Amino acid sequence: MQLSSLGWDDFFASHFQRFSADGFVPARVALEHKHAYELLSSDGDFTAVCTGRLLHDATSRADLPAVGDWVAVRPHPNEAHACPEQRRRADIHAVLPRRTKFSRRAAGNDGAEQIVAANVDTVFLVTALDRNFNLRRIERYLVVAWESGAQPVVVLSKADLHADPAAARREVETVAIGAPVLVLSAALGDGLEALAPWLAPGRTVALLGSSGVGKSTLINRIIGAERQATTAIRDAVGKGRHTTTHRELIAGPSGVLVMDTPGMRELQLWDVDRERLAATFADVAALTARCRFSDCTHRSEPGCAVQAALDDGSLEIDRWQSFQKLRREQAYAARKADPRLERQTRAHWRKINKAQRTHYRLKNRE
Ligand SMILES: Nc1nc2c(ncn2[C@@H]2O[C@H](COP(=O)(O)OP(=O)(O)OP(=O)(O)O)[C@@H](O)[C@H]2O)c(=O)[nH]1
Ligand SMILES: [Mg+2]
Ligand SMILES: [Zn+2]
Repeated sequence: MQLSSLGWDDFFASHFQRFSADGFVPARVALEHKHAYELLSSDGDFTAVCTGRLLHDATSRADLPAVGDWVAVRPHPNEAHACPEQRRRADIHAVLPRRTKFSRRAAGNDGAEQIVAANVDTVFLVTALDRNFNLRRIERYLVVAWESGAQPVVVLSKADLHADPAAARREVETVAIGAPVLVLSAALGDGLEALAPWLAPGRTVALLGSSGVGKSTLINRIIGAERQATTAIRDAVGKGRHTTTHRELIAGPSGVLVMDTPGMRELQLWDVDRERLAATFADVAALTARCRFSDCTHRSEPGCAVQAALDDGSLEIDRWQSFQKLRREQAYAARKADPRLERQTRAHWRKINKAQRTHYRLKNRE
């Protein structure tokens, strides 16, 4: 297989230069086991482990290989008696810089960054048009997707289960600013042709979304084979809710690389910057910019454009609340990453509380 059909390009080639002289080979992480990785390369597949040095030098989990990463490996010398179907082995010496990374805070309370997927060009944010359909979840996925650097595409799946998919699509378009919204049914094969622009050779597409929305079913459609297991949700009861249990990068016949992922239960924001959040909520950001006071808290100030828009119905209360919630979460993550900011925030709130106390004292005198 050609390197370019695995997503290799000048960006990775330039970072690999210092390794090529030493006889390292570039390979891409397709699958992560507990202590080993399966890799794709122009030289065939490998099963590989990190060298002790790479493990030792890593300051966090985010420094170790993740699915989608390009790595510099040294293949083991061919074992003379290895049976032919046995995968060749290799050692991973380095992880090349990521062009995009999809990360989240790990479950549990250490809050460490976890790389969900690396070097993804396009993220299909899959939501089923069934009773779990939820605009707020889509907003949330979009913020994280923009943050990753990949282009988000909202995919509304199971169109066959919805009475009016076109209306659902229009509704989603009001919150998916800057992201195309596609409607399809993987079961019936309807609407799949609209995916074509993102399935070009050497492009990497990751499918993300809750369990049971049809990610693996869609991947099987895209690669034209029943490769990924799929289960109706009711059949999965007792076996655990997730059918797909690990992330995996799969090379499709068109030369596209698709990444299947387990349904996400927890999708907390990691280090999303304010601008990125503002981009996802460009309509809300435009409103807050029009408030009379630049430090408007949008609660009861005169000349507040947000309150005005809520009053006349041009801004949905749900969208406003969703924005505020994500803002709080973003601010929390940012503070956690930066103690200086934490102190500033405390000082800021002290000021606000003091101002409020003064405000109420004056009011009580009236
Ligand atoms: N009606 C309908 N059912 C679908 C469609 N696509 C998938 N399904 C069904 O939805 C169920 C779940 O599909 P999966 O592809 O396993 O879902 P998944 O997103 O991969 O789920 P996890 O692997 O658990 O994250 C299966 O029973 C599929 O047959 C569709 O377009 N229409
Ligand atoms: Mg699946
Ligand atoms: Zn305001």
